[in-house]
Amino acid sequence: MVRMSQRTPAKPRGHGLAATTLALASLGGCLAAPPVAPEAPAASGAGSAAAPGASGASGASSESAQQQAFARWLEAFGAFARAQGIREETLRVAFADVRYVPRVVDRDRAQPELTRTVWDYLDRTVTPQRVSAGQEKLLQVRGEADGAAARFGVPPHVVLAVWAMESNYGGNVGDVPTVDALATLGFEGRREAWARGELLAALKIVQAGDIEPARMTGSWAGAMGQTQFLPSSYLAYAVDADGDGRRDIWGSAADVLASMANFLARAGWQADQPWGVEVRLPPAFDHARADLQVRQPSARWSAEGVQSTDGAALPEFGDGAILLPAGARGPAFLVGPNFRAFLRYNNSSHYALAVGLLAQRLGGGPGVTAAWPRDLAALTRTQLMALQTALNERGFDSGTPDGMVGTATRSAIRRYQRSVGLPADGYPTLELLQRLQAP
Ligand SMILES: [Ca+2]
Repeated sequence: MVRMSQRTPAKPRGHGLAATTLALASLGGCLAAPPVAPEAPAASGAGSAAAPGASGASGASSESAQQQAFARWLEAFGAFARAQGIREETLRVAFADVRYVPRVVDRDRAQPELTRTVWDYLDRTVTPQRVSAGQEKLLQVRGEADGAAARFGVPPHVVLAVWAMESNYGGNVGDVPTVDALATLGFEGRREAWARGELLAALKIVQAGDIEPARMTGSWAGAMGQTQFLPSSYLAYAVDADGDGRRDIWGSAADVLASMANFLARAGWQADQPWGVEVRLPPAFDHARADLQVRQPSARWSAEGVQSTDGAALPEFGDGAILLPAGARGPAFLVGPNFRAFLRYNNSSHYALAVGLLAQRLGGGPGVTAAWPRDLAALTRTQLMALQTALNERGFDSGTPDGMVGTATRSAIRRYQRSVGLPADGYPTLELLQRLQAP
C-alpha cells in the first residue's frame, strides 16, 4: 500500500478514510483477497458454467455479453497501450490468459458495515507471534536487510515491520493475476482512468522482462508481490539488489527489502530519527491540537509540558505532531517525518502506528504503555452516518454523511465538543452520538 504522492500511490486501498473506519476487510495490511477462481476465459467466450433451465440460459447469455464487452474493452485498451509504446508481443503475452474476475469488483465495491477501533487493529497486527516470527526472519535475511539499510538508511527492523504488514514477511502476497485485477477494474469503470494507468504500468514491467506475467500476482486491488506495490510504484521504486538484472518483488528477499527501503527513503525517511514516541500530555492540553497537520518542533511541545512516557528527552523533530488515535482517554504519541513516510505507504494512521510499534518491538523496544479505552465500542458505518447527520442538523457541517471519519467529520465533532465544553479530541463515540441525538 504505497502512496508516494497523490499521483503515484504505491497501494490502492481506500485508506484515506480514517482510523476509526478502517474496514474489517482490509485488516492486517494485506491484500490477500482469497484465491479467485478463474472465470470463463474471455478469449473463448463464456457460459461454460451456466446452469440448465431458462434462468441459466439467460444468465449464460448475459455472462457472454459481459465477456464480449470485456473483450472489446481490452481491444480498445490495446490500441491505447500500443500508442504508449507497448509492443504487440508484450500485449500478446500479457493478455494471453486475461480474465474478467467478478470477485475483484465485489471487493472493490464492498462497504463494510463494521469498523475497528485502533486497539483492536493493533491487537491483530502487532502480535507476539509476529514479533517472534520477525526476529527469526531477520536472522534469515540479515545480509539483505543490512544491505538495504546501508544503501537507503532505513533500519532492518523498520523494513521488516513494513514487510510484515504488507505480506506477512512474504507469506501472503495474494494470488490474483495483476493484469486480471487491473483489467477487471478498468472495465468495470468506477476508477477506469486509474486502472488504465496501472495496467499500462504493469505492461511496461512485463515488457522490461522483470517478471513473467504468470508470476505477476498480488491483491484484488492490483498491489503486487511481497511489497504490495502498485505497478506505478514498482516502476518508480522497485530495486534490483541481488544483481540478477530483474527487480523481483515476488521472489527475491534482497529486492523486496531494498525496494521497501527505497520507497521509505524517497518518502522522506530520516535515518537518524525514530518514527515517534509515546508521550504524556499536560492536564490543560487543548486536544484539538492533536492533529497531524498541527506541527511544531519538539522543543515547543516540550515547553508546553508534553513529556515522553519513559522519561527520556523527546526525539528532536523539526515538525512533530501529536497523535491521539483513540481520543483524549487513550495513549498519546509525538510523531515525526518517519511516521509520515509510513503514511505514504498506506494512508491510514492505524497502519502507520502499527508499523512503528512493530518496528519498535522488533528492535527490542517497548509496546504501548498507557491503557486503551477498551470500554468504547467501534461505531458501525450506519452509526457514523447518523452521527454525521446529527452534526449537520445542529449546524456543525461534517459534509455529506458517508460513514467515514475524515477531516471534515473530525473537525465538526471538535467544534461540537468545544461548544458543549467537552475535550475537543474529534473522536466519535456512542456516547457522543446519543448526546447529539437527544432532543
Ligand atoms: Ca533481482
